[in-house]
Formats: sequence, structure tokens, C-alpha cells
Amino acid sequence: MAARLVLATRNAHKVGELQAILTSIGVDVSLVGMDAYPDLPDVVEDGLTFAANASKKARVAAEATGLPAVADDSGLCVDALNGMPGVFSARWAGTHSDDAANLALVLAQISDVPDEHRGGRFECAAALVLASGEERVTQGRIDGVLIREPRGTGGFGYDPAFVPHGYEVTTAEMAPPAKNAISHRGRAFRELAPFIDELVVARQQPGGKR
Ligand code: ITT
Repeated sequence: MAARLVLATRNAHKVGELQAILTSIGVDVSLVGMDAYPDLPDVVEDGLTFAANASKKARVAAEATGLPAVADDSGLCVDALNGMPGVFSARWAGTHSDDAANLALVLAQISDVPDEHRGGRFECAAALVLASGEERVTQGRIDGVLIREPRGTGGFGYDPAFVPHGYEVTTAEMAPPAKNAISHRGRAFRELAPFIDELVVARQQPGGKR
């Protein structure tokens, strides 16, 4: 039976996406989203780094459920904005803002930045925390440029304005498996996969160390 792992997010889309990433590389786990634990309070993402927030989300979930937990935190870092919105990516246009408002604000802020200085990157930190407190954190990034007119309807967040280096389409114009293959999140979780295998899957097998 596949080892159970809690994914510290209430975003059902993320549960499906990460299950696909892990299954595609042969990690035999069954992910459970936080929707299965409606009584647990939301974690306040108040760290100054993606790693700090990912680690906090996974730690809270592992402590509350007694199961091994994974979490990620990610965002867009724009060169011309000194790496912002960064950890503030989800709430750049205000506490309850939406993806469209966040994207419009970033594009407005860099509207007079010349093409050669419109570089940026998505970054992601992925964390695994065991109920014992043992922890591993990995990182992934994808570099590209921010175009002026959003294109595409796939993905979410800042995808319609982000063209990865070496591509002509935005990440919102890519099919999900194509984006996962090169994305910051795909990379961070592929780096984390060997630790999930070693610390979770192997230990839940008969005779495995707990
Ligand atoms: P959690 O429940 O897991 O916290 P979230 O919706 O807060 O999920 P993240 O912290 O991972 O999502 O992402 C923060 C923001 O960064 C997200 O709202 C987007 O604006 C942006 N972002 C992250 N990954 C992205 C991607 O692959 N494509 C476009 N935008 C992305």
C-alpha cells in the first residue's frame, strides 16, 4: 500500500499536481490534502524566505496529524523590483487580492522597464517534515522574462506574463505536464523525492525503521 503523506495546502489543484509529479518519478505515496482536516487552522505564512514558509507549513501539519507532511512555498521574483514580489507574491495587490490583480500590479510597476531588463524567475522551496521533527528542504527555480501583454489561459498566478528562457510561449500557454517538467515546483519536488523515498516510503514498509 502506498505510504500516506499529508500535503499542507487547502488548494485541491496543488494536491493533484504534486501527486502527478511524484507518481511520474516513481515515488509511491498517497497524498492527503488539508481539506481532510477541516478543523486545523490556516498557517500564517510570515517567513521572509520560501524555505521558512514551506518548513513552517509542513511542521504544523506533521505536528497536528502525526503523519509525515510536505509543503511548498513559491513565488515570482522580478529583477527590476529587486526580487519582489517574492514571498509576497500571493498577496502583492492586497490581503485578499486575486491572481489577476497581482499580475496587473506587477506589470504596471515595470511598465517603463526596457525589454533587456525584464528578467525574472519563479522560485519554490519544498519541505518534508516527519512527526519526529526530522526535516529536509529543497529548492527549484526557473528563469525567464516578463512580457507586456499576458497570453494563455493555463496555469495560475503570474503564468500569463512569464516566458521561460529558451521558449516563446508563456507558462500559461503550456500543457500541465510540459510546465511541470521545467517548473520551479517540479524541480523542487524532484529534488525532495529521494528524501521521501528514504525517510517515508522505506520506513513504512514491513521491517522498515520508523
Ligand atoms: P498554499 O495553500 O500551498 O499556501 P498558495 O496559493 O499560497 O498555496 P504559493 O504560496 O505556492 O500558493 O504561491 C504564491 C503565489 O506565487 C501564487 O499565488 C502565485 O501568484 C505565485 N506563483 C507560484 N507558483 C506559480 C506558478 O507556477 N505560476 C504562476 N504563479 C505562481
